[in-house]
Amino acid sequence: MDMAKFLPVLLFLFSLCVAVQASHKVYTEFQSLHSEKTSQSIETLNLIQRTGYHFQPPKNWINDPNGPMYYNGLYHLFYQYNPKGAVWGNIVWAHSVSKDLINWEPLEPAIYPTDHFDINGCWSGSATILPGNKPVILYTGIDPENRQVQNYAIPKNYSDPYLREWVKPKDNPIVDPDRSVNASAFRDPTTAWYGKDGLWRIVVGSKRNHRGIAYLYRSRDFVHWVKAKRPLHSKDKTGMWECPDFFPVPLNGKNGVDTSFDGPDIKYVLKVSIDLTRYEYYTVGQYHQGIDRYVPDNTSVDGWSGLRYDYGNFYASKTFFDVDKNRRILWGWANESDTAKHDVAKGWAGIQTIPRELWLDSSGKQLIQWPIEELETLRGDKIQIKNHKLKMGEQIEIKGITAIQADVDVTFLLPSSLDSAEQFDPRWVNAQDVCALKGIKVEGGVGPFGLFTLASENLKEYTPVFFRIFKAPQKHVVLMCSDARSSSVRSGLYKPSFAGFVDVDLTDRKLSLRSLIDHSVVESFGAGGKTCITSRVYPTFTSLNDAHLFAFNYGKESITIESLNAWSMKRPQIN
Ligand code: DQQ
Repeated sequence: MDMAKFLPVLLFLFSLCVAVQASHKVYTEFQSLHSEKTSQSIETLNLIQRTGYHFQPPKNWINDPNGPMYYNGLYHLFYQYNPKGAVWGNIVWAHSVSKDLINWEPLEPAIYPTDHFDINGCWSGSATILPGNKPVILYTGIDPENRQVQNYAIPKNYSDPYLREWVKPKDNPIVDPDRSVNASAFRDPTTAWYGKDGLWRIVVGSKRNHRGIAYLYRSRDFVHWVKAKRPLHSKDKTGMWECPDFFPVPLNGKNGVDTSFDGPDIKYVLKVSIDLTRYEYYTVGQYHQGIDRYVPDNTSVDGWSGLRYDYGNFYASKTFFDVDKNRRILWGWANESDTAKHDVAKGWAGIQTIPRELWLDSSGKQLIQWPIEELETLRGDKIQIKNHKLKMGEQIEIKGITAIQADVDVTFLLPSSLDSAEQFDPRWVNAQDVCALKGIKVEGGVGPFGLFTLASENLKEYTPVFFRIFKAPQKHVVLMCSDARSSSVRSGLYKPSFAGFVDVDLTDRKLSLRSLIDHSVVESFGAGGKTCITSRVYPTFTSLNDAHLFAFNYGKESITIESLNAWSMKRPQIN
């Protein structure tokens, strides 16, 4: 489909959708909602739906991860937070610290409205560690005229290991929207990188008409910033670019490099959070330092049909370089798919996904994401299945673990011939539409096979995460779905059939799936992290033991579980 041609229609449809899709809701004003009566008691809702090992504060609304960094032995996570309620509003930078990215200690909010340059809000931004090991935060402030300006904040006391207090110098704002910039669409400064010419650079997200823009600014002293004549990158018909992220990735291996790294054998990644769809798109490309322009490779589609970090409920993400373990780590926000009224009744909304290590695939064409290794410290009781053949229509229960709070990693072995795979229709450009069309119920050749997560015993409620394999003229097409349509008998929830295609070589006949299941979230990683999908789901269980986990195969061909490892997950100390 030619997206450009249909853009006006899409924009209109989308404007209708934001009103009804809980996961993609955009609040421009503070929402003062009263809680409603719910069919389940608040205690039950919290017991069943509040996550066990994902990052959440004890109560209230959270959204974007902000300024993640590693400093003197501690990881810092700041995040958008409403101290007064479970809906978006009154936004401050809440702050937590951790030694292992899994157990978190809460601190007082680090940045909150105090001055003319941020009196109407302290929105998203990033941290940069300046020479001499001096962290600085850049963030968007909303000024009295509701203009978006960029500010900086520095630690009050560098010797406080927790960096509890942050000072906002009086020379803020340090970047004002000039007359060519849309002052109500100018936000979310990136981590800065340093050029050979002795200048720091940042990018700020914006739009002009329907063109998404990553404006580039340069500075010698981090305080005086000058806008470059040309943006780092822009793309027509993509709308507002929120939370841009721009960083180098080595061509080989899993290690990350510092954002200012300057050396051979690297590519760059530009990620933008597209406000119109509330998904995150990225390209892999070249950064031409001399002219300060980023050019996506011709193997990387730039725009709506490009690659996404995650094909589900994942937005406003940010990476940072972990100098301690030489890796780049990705944090993302998973909004609720519940109604705002239920959020208010529960008293909380929003989680951060499990931090993911991210690196360039050996093809150089896409990223790989994988949950950080520290997560494995939470693994408890374990179940293992080896070489189990799943015949057509078969499902087996994975018993012996807490299915409501689990980590499951399975490798499926495909039949030796894929001849009976269904025919792929070249008009199917949108994976989510194919998932909605086929689901698990339409009989397939090879697939659907996968997991039924957060399932009730009788499968009245379940979230299937699965693959279907199709035949196309040159290759096989692998579809991965995380389908929330049967996740809950409750109405009024956002229950999308999230899906993405998986660019994977099937010559070894193996296809792996890992799902992190945690009460109301299922984060899934297909083919070792090539395609990721996060779903928020709300089964109406009344006790923790109501949750079950199954592996299934509803395709004509038998599929073998080559190995399946599943663990109960323990609850870390979170805030
Ligand atoms: N959330 C922040 C903005 C950002 C948006 C406000 C993305 O800075 O553009 O809470 O979710």
